[in-house]
Amino acid sequence: MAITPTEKIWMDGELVDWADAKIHVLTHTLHYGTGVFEGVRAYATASGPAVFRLTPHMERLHRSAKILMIDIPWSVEQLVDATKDVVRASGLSSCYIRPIAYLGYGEMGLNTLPCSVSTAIACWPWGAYLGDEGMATGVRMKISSWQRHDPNAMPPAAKGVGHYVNSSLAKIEAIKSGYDEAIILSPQGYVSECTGENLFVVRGGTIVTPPTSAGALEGITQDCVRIIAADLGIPYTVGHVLRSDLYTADEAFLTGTAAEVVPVRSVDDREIGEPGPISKAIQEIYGKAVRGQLDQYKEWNEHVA
Ligand code: PPE
Repeated sequence: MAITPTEKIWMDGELVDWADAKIHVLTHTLHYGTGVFEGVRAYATASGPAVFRLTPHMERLHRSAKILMIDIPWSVEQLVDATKDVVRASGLSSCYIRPIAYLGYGEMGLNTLPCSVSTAIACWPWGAYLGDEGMATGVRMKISSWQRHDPNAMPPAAKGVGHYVNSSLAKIEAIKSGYDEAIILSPQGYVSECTGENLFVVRGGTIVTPPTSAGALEGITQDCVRIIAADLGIPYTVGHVLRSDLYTADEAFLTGTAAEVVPVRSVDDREIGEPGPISKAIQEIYGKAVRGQLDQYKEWNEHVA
């Protein structure tokens, strides 16, 4: 999905012009994937742009960095303020936001401990990640031949830059095979998640989502689903999901900041069907919550102004 340039990018404490936000070709992270990032969205609300659950995203960035022993020289509060500055400078009412902490120029080799840490935050307009049609009628999924990394090889709890080679392999395989998105299994054969989204199945009226021990990221949208489901009185559990559970699900949907809430229409050509009532209810409530239209979730809208 193409990027449309905006005004400014925050780099190490300064707002620099979009075209000047450059780094050296010998930047450590470019060579070894040694960095951590986030994906955040800002939405138009009645009281101006608001970044959705910005603080939890920056807290997760810090947790990812801790796992990789990257010492981000900015606090969560400073990164929250910097993000609001970038969004304000863009003049956009809604956008996608990409914070990244990376190891800079000056050191090479696999000992990352002496490396300098740089931090940047950019934003740009981004539409429906899996397409407007996918949002409305559901996406076609394929179980990937690629496995999620073992937690002792690449900890899935860290949103590490290099980790996403695994997701890209699965994504291009799914696209080349004529599907919208991939589902990735853990090395033990349990359903993990999608390339950039958490996955949920609805069976017998209960929402089930795989645990972190199956390689799922602790999603912030996933956490919204947990809270919305509780408020709707829908049972919600974290537990192992088998590929056959997907084939026979009453409903399935996926969630992520970029993707939002997207119904699943089929898995490996086994039809799940039109978006079901639980998927539709969660999608609708999430869509209103991000736009500040629901009083009970207003603390999720972190206003820019
Ligand atoms: N799993 C993975 C692997 C993942 O990358 C994401 C977010 C999620 C689950 C959902 O997490 P959350 O956004 O907190 O609900 N993926 C981000 C990057 C996507 C991309 O393609 O780049 C995102 O959605 O912004």
